[in-house]
Amino acid sequence: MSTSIAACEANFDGLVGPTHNYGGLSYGNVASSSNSARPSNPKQAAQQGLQKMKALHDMGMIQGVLAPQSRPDLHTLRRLGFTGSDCQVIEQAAKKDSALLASCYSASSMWTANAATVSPSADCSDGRLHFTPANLVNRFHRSIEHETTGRILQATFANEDRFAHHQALPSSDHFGDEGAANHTRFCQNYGKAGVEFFVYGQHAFNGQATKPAKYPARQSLEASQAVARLHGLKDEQVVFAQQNPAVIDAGVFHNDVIAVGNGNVSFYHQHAFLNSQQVNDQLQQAMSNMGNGQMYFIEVPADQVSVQDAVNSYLFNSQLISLPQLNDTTMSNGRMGIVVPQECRENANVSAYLDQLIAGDNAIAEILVFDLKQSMSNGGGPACLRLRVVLNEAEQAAVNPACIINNSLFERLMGWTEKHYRDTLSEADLADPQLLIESHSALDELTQILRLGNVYDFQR
Ligand code: SUG
Repeated sequence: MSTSIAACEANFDGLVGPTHNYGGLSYGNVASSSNSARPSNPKQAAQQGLQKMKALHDMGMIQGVLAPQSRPDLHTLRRLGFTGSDCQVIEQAAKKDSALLASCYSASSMWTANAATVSPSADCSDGRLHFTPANLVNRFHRSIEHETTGRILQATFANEDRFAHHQALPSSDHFGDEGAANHTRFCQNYGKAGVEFFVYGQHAFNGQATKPAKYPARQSLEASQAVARLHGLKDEQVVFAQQNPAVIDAGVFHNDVIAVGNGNVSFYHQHAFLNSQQVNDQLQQAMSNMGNGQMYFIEVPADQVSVQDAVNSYLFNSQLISLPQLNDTTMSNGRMGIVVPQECRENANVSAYLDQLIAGDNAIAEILVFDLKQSMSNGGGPACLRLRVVLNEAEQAAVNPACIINNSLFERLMGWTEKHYRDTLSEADLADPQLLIESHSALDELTQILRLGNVYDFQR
């Protein structure tokens, strides 16, 4: 049985970039399709995200920030045949293919649950914490993120003795990988080897296997298996489960729209998985294999919260966090908080369910509600905005300290958004080369604030 050392879960939220807009780019993501071409408010989006980071910091959580990507992605536009100065590239793309320009302008790297899959060092055979950036091949505008994501992760977790950084998986639908949005780590306490739960939407090499009929399954089993191998996980600590194809077709494009877990608690919708009972048995077996004791399953019944309610409210795209003020890292009797978007309070079924949940006899004791409307309108709730990274004390000391939120960094970043961000952005604005100039100067300053070095193409 493995030993346990003090560790806690940190959240690294994506800072919303200056070009946040509603491009309608994600088929199968209901919010993205239905808000297409509405004007956005990048400043408000970034500030809503920062307020959530500050609130978690104030509660005693370790809260980090991951820099956004530089958009538009001029490198990709040039690869696709647009030439001349940067401004000419944008002008031509706007004239010839505005949909392509919108894809290259997306601020979608803000949803850092899709940045990578992360395995805590206690789980990995070489004792390091492992990151595999997600290739996000299913959506073109997201498939262009992983290279810079890798650079940002390496600049944030810059210590080869502690952190292992892999390349993204091969860019093919066979290895479609959406990162931590389809991955949950269960444990008895964060510093002890735990169970890694990978949820996939389809089999890549078995054409007979069941899969969704309408919307794409973005994650393949084979991709999840490859990540588990790369991270050096043991077979007995890994569970692979298929998402229910019917919920993907109902708008559940990532598993974190229908399930969330923390510690030894799995909180999921009745229809989340193809075979829930088998999934739960496997999770319990893996927890026992690792000497982690009992799992607690909280299944939300469809007659109280329908799949539609879940998709509209993002109840499951919540952050389930161990409340740090109790200073309890064992979680055996720990209280948890559930961080939800305000849409959960606007849906009567979901709101009633939440009240019942915290009144009940289970670990979830507190509801924390946030206004994240700007991100939500593109299908990104509280859980999408953060990458969970379990850190022991030595690893905490090895993280780039300039990326950890404290009062002064929060104030500085709020001021930085005031200085550089627009408060409205529409599709037509993407043709304006001035937006590129504004974004570059914002991000150049940001790399100094976060002490990242030259992570962007325009700085190299
Ligand atoms: O990949 N939306 C993102 C939302 C990602 C949510 N992440 C998690 N569930 N973890 C996506 O579909 C919309 C962009 C646009 O339409 O402008 C977008 O990319």
